[in-house]
Amino acid sequence: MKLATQDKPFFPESFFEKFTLVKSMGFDGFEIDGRELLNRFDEVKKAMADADLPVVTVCGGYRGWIGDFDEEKRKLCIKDIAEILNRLSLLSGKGIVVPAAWGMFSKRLPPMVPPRSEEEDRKVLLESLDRLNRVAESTGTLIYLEPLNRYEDHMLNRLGDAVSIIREGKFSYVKVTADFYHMNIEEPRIDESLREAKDLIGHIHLADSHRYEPGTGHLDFIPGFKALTEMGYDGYLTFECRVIGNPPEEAYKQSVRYIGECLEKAKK
Ligand code: LER
Ligand code: MN
Repeated sequence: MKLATQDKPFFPESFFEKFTLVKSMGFDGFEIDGRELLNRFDEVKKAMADADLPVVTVCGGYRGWIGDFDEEKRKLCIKDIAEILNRLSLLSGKGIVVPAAWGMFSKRLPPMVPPRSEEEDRKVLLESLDRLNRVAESTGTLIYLEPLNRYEDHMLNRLGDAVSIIREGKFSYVKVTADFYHMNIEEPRIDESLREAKDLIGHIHLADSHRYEPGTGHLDFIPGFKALTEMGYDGYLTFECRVIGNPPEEAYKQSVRYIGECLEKAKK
């Protein structure tokens, strides 16, 4: 398993300096914002080569959601993701992390009742994923469908929700992103849920129980890492977290060491 990180406010602004620092911290790859990839493509491409660090995945940076209530925004979303995947493929990137929606609606917060039925939600998601599955196939990339916790999305909350929709649509180019922060809220047992979804696990997001850097909260990563090791997961574990430790650069390095130790313990 390899480590990657998303961008951080304490990283330098230039992509060459960013990637150089990320590499020196022990990361093997970078997860980029889609807008940054499009707007600064030439700089990103050169920085990748000069710093010898790959951009492996994209998260965010497009308009709307694949499960957007607003049809115009949903279409924009598919268009933007297609453009991002076209560019990502030129860098030999792997794929894009895509939730059904983020922050659009929660059934656990007022007004509690969404404007669309569950059947309609599913139909819309199947339609969007069908289109993106084709884009992913033609660009040699993947869609990493991501369940979010109940307060951030009302459509896909558990790994099994994502697996079920991928199976129904027979989408060969759609896999699952398993995010430890969301799993800590939604899955009864993270290791068991990972094992059940094992054929479709394509990407991992890492954060501790409180969404800060791993090692500063109360999540036990080892059972989940054991499951990933046993199933032969050889993709990236990508840090997606805020940083609570100080100074942040030292805290982040400490967190990389902590995850390394957890991975070692998971092998035993
Ligand atoms: C948001 O909480 C999240 O986990 C992101 O990966 C959204 O795609
Ligand atoms: Mn995530």
